[in-house]
Amino acid sequence: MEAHNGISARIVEEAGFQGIWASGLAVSAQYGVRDNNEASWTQIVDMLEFMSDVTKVPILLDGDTGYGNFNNMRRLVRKLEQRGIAGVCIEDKLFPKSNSFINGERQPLADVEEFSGKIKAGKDSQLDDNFCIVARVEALIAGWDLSEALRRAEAYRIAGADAILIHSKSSRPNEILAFAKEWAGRAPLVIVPTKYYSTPTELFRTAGISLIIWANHMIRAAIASMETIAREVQVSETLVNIEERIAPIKEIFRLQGADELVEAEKRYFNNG
Ligand code: SPV
Ligand code: MG
Repeated sequence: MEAHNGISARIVEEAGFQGIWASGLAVSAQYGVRDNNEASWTQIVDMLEFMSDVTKVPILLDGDTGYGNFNNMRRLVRKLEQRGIAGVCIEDKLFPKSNSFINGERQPLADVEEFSGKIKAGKDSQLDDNFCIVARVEALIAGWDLSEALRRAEAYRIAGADAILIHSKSSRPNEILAFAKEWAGRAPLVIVPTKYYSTPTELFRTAGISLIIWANHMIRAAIASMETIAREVQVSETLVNIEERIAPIKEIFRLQGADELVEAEKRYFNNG
C-alpha cells in the first residue's frame, strides 16, 4: 500500500500490509508539487527516512528513473540502504519523467542498454544482499506491444533486476495477464492495478503475480477527506458538524508514540 510520509506509513503498517510503496506521485503530491521530478531526490530520500523510522515493514521506493544515469543510481542505492529502505523501483523512461497516466503514450523510453547498465550499477553497489531492485517496464504505457515489453523485461532480468513491474493503463487486465503468461515466472512480477482495479485480486494470484501495489490510495483518501472538511468548516464557520467525523487528537498522539516518551521520561528524566 502507498504511503507518502511518516504518519501514513505508520497507518499502512498498522492496517496489516506487509510492505509500503513510497509512491513518487504521492510523495510529490504531499509536498504540493508535480510528479515530474520537481522534488529533488534528496527531498524524497529525507521523507523516506521519516517513513522508515516509524515502521518495520519493508519500504519500496518508487525511484522514478533513478534520478539520473548509472552513477546517480549507485549513490541512490547507497543512501537508501543507509536509511533502512528495502528496495527501489526504477522505470525505463527519461529524466525528468512524467506520471504514466499523463500523456503516457508520448513519453520516450530509455535505451535498453543504458537502462540495463543502471540496473547492474545499482545491484553492484548494494551492500545488503536483501536490497531489491525492481525494473519497471513502461512499454505498454508508451504504446508498444507485448513483444517489446517482454524484450525489455528479459534484458532487465539478465541485468540483475530482482523483479519486473509491468505497468498498464488499460481498464482491463488483458495485457497484464498476457504478459504474465508469456513471462512464465522467469522473475517475480509486480503490478499496479490503478486503472484495472475492478479485477479480483485472486485472478492475479492465479496468474502468478507476486506483488500488487495499491499505488496512490492513501493520498487520495487524505485529499478527499481534507477537501470535504475544509469546505464544510469554511462555509459553516463551526466545528460542531465535523468533530465526530475526524480523528480525535489522542489518535494523533497514539500514532506519534506519545506514550513511549512518557515512559522514557520515567526512566531517564526522574529529576527533570
Ligand atoms: C506512483 O505511484 O508514483 C507510480 C505508479 O509510479 S503510477 O502513478 O501508476 O505511475
Ligand atoms: Mg511514480
